[in-house]
Amino acid sequence: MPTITAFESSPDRGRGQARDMRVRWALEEVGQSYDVRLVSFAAMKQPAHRALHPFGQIPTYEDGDLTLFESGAIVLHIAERHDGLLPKDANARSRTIAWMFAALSTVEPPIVELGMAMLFERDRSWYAERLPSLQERVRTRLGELPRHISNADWLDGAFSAADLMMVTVLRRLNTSGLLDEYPDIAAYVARGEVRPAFGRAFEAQLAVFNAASHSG
Ligand code: GTB
Repeated sequence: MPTITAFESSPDRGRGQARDMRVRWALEEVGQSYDVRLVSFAAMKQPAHRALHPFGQIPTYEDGDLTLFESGAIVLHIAERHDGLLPKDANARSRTIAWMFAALSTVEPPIVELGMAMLFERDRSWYAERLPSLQERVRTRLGELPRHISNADWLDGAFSAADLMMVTVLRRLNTSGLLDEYPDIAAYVARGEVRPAFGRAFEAQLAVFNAASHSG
C-alpha cells in the first residue's frame, strides 16, 4: 500500500487546496487504498523528509522501493499503473499527458502567483496596483480554455488524469471570484467536484484539518 505525505496542519483550513488533494483523488479514482503520513512545516525541512523530497515539500509518494515527489509525476505514475485515468489509445494517451503538463506548467503558474499575492501580499503598498495585472494573466488562460470544455464533459473524451489535474489547478481560484466570470469553467470544475472519488479525497483531507483543530 502506498504512503503519501500531507500537511499536518494545512493553511487552507480544510478546503482541499494543497497538492496532496490531487494525489488522494487519483488514488480514490483507481480504487487504491493508501496511508498518509502527516508532516509539520518544520519536519518538511529536516533531512529525513528532504531525502524523499529535495525541496522539502508535500506531497511525496512511497511504494516499495519507489519514492516520488511532484504531484504531476505522482498522478501520472498512479494513472500508468491502474486503469481509468489514461486512455488506452497511444495518441489519446499522449494528448492526455500534454493536458496534464498544460495544467501544471501553463495554467497553474499565473493562478499560483495570484493566490500567493492574495494570501501574503495584501498589506503591501503596491498590492492594489499589482492585483489587476495578476488577474489579467489568469483571465488570459481562462479565456483560452472554454472551447475545450464547454461542448464536452472533459478535456479530451472520457474523464482522465488531465481533468483531475486541471480541476485541482482551477479550484485554487475558488476564493478569487474569477471563476464567476467563466460559467463554462465553473461548471467543469463542479463536474469534477461531484465525482465520488473527489468527495472521498476531500473528506479525508478535511478530517485531518478537523482532527488538528479539535486537538489544539
Ligand atoms: N510542484 C510541486 C508539486 O506539484 O508537488 C509543488 C509542491 C508544493 O508547493 N507543496 C506545498 C508545500 O509543501 C504544499 S501545496 N509547501 C510547504 C513549503 O514549501 O515549505 C501548496 C499549497 C499550500 C497552501 C495552500 N493553501 O493554503 O491554500 C494551497 C497550496
